Amino acid sequence: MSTESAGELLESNDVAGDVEELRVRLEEDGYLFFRELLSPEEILTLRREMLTVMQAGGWLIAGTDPVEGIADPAARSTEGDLEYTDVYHKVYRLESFHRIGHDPGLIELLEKIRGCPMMSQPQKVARLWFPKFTDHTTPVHQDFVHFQGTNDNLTCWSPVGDCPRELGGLAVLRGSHKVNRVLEHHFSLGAGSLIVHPEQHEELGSEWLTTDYRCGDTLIFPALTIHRALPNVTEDRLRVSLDNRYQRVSDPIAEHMLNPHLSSMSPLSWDEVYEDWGTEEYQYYWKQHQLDVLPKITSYLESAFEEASELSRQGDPRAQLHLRRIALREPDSDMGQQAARVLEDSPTATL
Ligand SMILES: O=C(O)CCC(=O)C(=O)O
Ligand SMILES: [Fe+2]
Repeated sequence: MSTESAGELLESNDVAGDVEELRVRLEEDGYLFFRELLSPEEILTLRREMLTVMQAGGWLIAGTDPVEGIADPAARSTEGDLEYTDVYHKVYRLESFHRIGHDPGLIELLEKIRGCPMMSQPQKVARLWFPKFTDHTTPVHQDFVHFQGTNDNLTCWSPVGDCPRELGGLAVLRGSHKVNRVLEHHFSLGAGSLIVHPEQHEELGSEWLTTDYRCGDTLIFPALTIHRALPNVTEDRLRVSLDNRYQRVSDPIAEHMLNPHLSSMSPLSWDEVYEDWGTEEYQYYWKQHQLDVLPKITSYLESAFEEASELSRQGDPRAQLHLRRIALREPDSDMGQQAARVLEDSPTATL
């Protein structure tokens, strides 16, 4: 899909009070989109806080206003790199970043849609995407393979600041949730390392939708809706966004969603996250519910690892980059050692 060929997301602000219509749209289109569902002022304050941490971490050009998000290309990294988690986990300690995931207006809307009490999952997520690093754009996927739990979980994606198309916002494949199953995912670079090929499923159509997002906008979609990010093709701007997930309080949760994001790559405990917080309101808040905890399904990532290994042996530079990241990041784990062995058996290639 080229950026130009994506259509425009349908705004639902005008029907926000009509729960039946919201449900019909969600059922029909597989998403709901709202302008300024979150307070633009609050998001802008959060933007400044997050980018100030990134500037201290060396990601922004020194001396520039952090709110502009002007990236230093020398610092570029992505999920899977230890340099990425070094700075990301500092951002992750901000109380305001977690608080926004509990926005009362957002929760109220989700509860109206689902007709029952809803909960923000503990694992909050931010994406901090460098410009012109487009091999690492989030590939086409369904969220279930990563976040699991139930198909009814709702992802809420919000840019932290204005996010015009060229900065690489999210695009959804309209109505794709109706496929009603988890499709086969394959190895890819980019967040999550898993890609689906909707063009192989005729019933899915090809109606990709996106928009020039503005500060406070939010896109909501269930776990089977196929979506992707657009490449950040700006000259020098970081793309900053949130993608949090919400579930019925009565639904089960996958065990890894109880942990801080990317803590399996670089250890980070909730006590560390909470160290500098001013209040306890959103600390360990999920413990008040008797959540049924499901073991993580690891088969999606395991088969992607096998695929990457095979591609690496065939000389595929992307697969080799992926394996090199794993080998560097976790030299002592089984997967890290296997990645190192596969690389030794692979013809040299550079990316
Ligand atoms: O922001 C991104 O690049 C990925 C976001 C995503 O896949 C999601 O919100 O589920
Ligand atoms: Fe996703």
